[in-house]
Amino acid sequence: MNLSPPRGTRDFFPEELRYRNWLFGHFREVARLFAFEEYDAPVVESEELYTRKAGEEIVDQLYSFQDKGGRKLALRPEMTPSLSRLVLQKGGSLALPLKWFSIPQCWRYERMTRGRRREHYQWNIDVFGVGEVTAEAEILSVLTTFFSRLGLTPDDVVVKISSRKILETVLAEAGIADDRFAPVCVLIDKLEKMPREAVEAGMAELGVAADVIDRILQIASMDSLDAVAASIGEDNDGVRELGQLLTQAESYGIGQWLRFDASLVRGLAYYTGIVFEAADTGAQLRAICGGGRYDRLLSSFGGKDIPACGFGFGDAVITELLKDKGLLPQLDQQVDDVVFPFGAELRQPAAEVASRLRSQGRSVDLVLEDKKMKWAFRHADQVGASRLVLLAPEEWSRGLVRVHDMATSEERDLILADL
Ligand code: 4JH
Repeated sequence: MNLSPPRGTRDFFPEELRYRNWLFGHFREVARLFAFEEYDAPVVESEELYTRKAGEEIVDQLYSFQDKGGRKLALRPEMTPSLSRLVLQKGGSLALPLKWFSIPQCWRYERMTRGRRREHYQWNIDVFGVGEVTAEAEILSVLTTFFSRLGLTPDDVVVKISSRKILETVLAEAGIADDRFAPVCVLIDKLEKMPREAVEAGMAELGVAADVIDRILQIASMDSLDAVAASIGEDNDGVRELGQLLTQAESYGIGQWLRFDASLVRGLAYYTGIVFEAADTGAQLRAICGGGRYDRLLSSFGGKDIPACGFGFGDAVITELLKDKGLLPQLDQQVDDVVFPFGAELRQPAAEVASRLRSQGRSVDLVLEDKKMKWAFRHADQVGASRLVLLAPEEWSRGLVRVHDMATSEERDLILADL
């Protein structure tokens, strides 16, 4: 039998899970600071939750299959559709606005797998029910608070922001139908990974003329919000909202993390307004996270729209970055006491001592086999124990245990009550 996990998936040995739990602990703690509540949903969903037709990579790579009942299912590639399903399920009974977070494992299936991962964990932060950019300001503050906690600064990470309403205006002025908006955004997002000719061919297929493509690329190359405003007009929702967002970001004290980037669109079909992503300032890695506003997703599922925005933050790129910056902590196993019976006749008393310590909340590793003293010391060192508690015949007969402090090597004989 092949003992490797399936292609593109990972096992988490204790040492790796220790790191994952550390990262998730920061996700959860930052979410708590901002009063977001945790939710979850099944990793398997109906395929129809994801079959959008805008040419997104995430849909091309859907990990889909039929179950034994012939139902078309998929492993979730992202959390936003599940979250939307949950919100729709409750109809009008949910108190809005809601601020929810999750840390789902998400899946993709590529036929061409150049050693790429097929699963990751993605911290999701979402706000439903707020149509104003106060929601974006809040979730960007969640994001930068997280970076700061890990020791990252604006020298390490930049959060690029833009708005799809700029592109929407350009398309509307060119007389291009609304239903082309999402597929055009998805194509523009591919400019970095695909030759320009291929993007132009795709645009032509969508009925977008060459001069409109030129105009889009011209605006995408602008280096300031003022330049974009001058080009498409100050009286534009996208320009106005970006201005408001940058102003509010100053109140949060997070302005130094943000940079307007006219070329940013993001690759998900459902974004409708502000979009953002975080990148390493060295531009060595893929995006650390991405997000934006999606005010019309619920109606695409047949429901009544609720304004919403959020971000997804994968576990892979941040881990690479923290490694590069030397910000990954050394995480060792942590045990309070190793309890060691010296001789078979002290096993039952040792179990009693261990239970007593555990009932005080201490983490206790009871030695379960006959071992030599030397082994016990080495073991206590290996598991990171603070104390080695020794039960020896002579001391035990006087009601004493020998406590060895692993840090100082200091030894004392204590009665159980003082342990
Ligand atoms: C994605 C989606 C599911 C799994 C992986 C990556 Br790995 C795209 N962000």
